[in-house]
Amino acid sequence: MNALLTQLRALVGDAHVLTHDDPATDLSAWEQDWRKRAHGRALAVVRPGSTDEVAGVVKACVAARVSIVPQGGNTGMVVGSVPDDTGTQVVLSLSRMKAVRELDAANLTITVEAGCVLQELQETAERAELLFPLSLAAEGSCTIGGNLATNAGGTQVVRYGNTRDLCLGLEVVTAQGQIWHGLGGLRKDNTGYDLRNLFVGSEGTLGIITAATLKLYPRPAARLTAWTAVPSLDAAVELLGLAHQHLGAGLTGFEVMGQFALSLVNKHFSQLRVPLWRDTPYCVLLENSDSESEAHARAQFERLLETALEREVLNDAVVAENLAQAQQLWHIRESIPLAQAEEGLNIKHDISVPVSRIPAFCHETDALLQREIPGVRLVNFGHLGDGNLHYNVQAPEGTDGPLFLKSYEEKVNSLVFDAVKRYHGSISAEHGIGSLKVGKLPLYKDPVAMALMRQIKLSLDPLNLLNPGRVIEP
Ligand code: FAD
Ligand code: 2HG
Ligand code: ZN
Repeated sequence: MNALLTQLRALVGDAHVLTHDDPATDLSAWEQDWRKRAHGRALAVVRPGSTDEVAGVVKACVAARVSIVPQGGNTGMVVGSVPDDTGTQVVLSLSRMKAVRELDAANLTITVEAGCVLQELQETAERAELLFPLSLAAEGSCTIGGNLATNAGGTQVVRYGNTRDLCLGLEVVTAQGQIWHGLGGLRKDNTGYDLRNLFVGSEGTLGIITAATLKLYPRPAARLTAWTAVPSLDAAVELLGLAHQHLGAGLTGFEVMGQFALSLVNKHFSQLRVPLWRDTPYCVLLENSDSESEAHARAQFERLLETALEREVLNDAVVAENLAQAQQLWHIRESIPLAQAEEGLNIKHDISVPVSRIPAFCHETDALLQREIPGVRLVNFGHLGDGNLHYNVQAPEGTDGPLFLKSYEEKVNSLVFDAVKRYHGSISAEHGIGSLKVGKLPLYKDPVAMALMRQIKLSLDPLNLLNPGRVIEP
């Protein structure tokens, strides 16, 4: 191993190979996942500064048969970006590779390196009076490489799609250390198999993404946000239908938040002043982006909300008066994961089912869980516009979190995922599989799809050195 470390230092510089040998270096930030579900031990954290250096690191690791865990902002939800506890894996951090290589305003594209933090990418687009629409609460620390590797979703998918839909080209270092030069701003290219879409969503198991060309959009003239109280999930789904009808492509956000999820924000971040949550089972946050004017957006919104009130699909609504108020409302929504983390360890389910079936799914599964674990608390919220719920399960009040997970995680997961299957849904809508769901995937995914995925993994990474144990067991 020492020979490998010497080689890595020669490749990327001493300062960019961090090991436990130096007692002054604390590697926990790279070894511990955001949810605190796993704490591994790395052989080294290596931070290359260019694509050629990434290729060199991969070749050296392959020669030494050492496996590699690619890492961006380490905000992933499924334990995919931290090493195992053997002390034999190299964490390959892309954090130094964050350059914006090109912004082509006429082509509405931007090419950035994988370590570029999402918020910096959004701000670069904004300075050019354009929009990069991917948006999620971790945007201050997650990287575009991680977003692509997990095919992240977030809060604007209902209009702009997920990261996959925003990607036009990739540069990738393969498991053999070759560089695939697949960047480019083409919206049409039917020259064989779609390699780009193979790497997007592969969670570091097929190749290392070093740069990407992404779509930009014109900035809307106005963005309006409304916070509404709805009497039921059925009403929320009806409101979604009305919002599609009234706002068309202007509907850029549609988030649902259950009462208990909001009570946690109220409890842990009381300064945020959550509106309308006390007397309603669910609140819905809507966003209308308008290419014409704020007045036009407001008039459209008012018509929508009046119709919804008349049909009794909403009880009350607040429309943000200005940008600051809108940001406050979004901040409340985006604080739910943090509030839930404050409450203690929990079991997350990032699921999707057809929107039309979400109410029935929740009625049935809520009742099942309550029957099996009396007092269990459901933190239900998410991207209802995409049929994606964060159907999270918190221990009954006063119960020890780790003990609850130990006793119930397996049972709760099976119960929820079996229900998802009955409703023709997916056990991972946007967070990915990582190592947390790797054992579950074969139980819920089509066996032919699993076999094809195994063949792809085997042919691209025959030595199983790229993020082993994630997504798929060969
Ligand atoms: P990491 O966590 O570092 O890595 C994630 C995975 O990608 C790992 O498997 C890793 O090996 C791989 N990877 C990272 N970089 C590369 C690369 N360059 N090449 C190949 N593989 C790579 N996700 C959503 O989809 N929607 C949300 O709304 C959302 N909200 C979140 C809110 C909070 C508060 C937090 C903490 C997380 C949230 N997430 C969300 C999850 C997470 O932020 C996203 O999945 C994000 O895309 C991960 O980016 P990252 O740079 O942190 O990747
Ligand atoms: C969100 O939508 C994220 O806020 C995190 O995807 C979801 O904490 C969660 O379960
Ligand atoms: Zn989400």
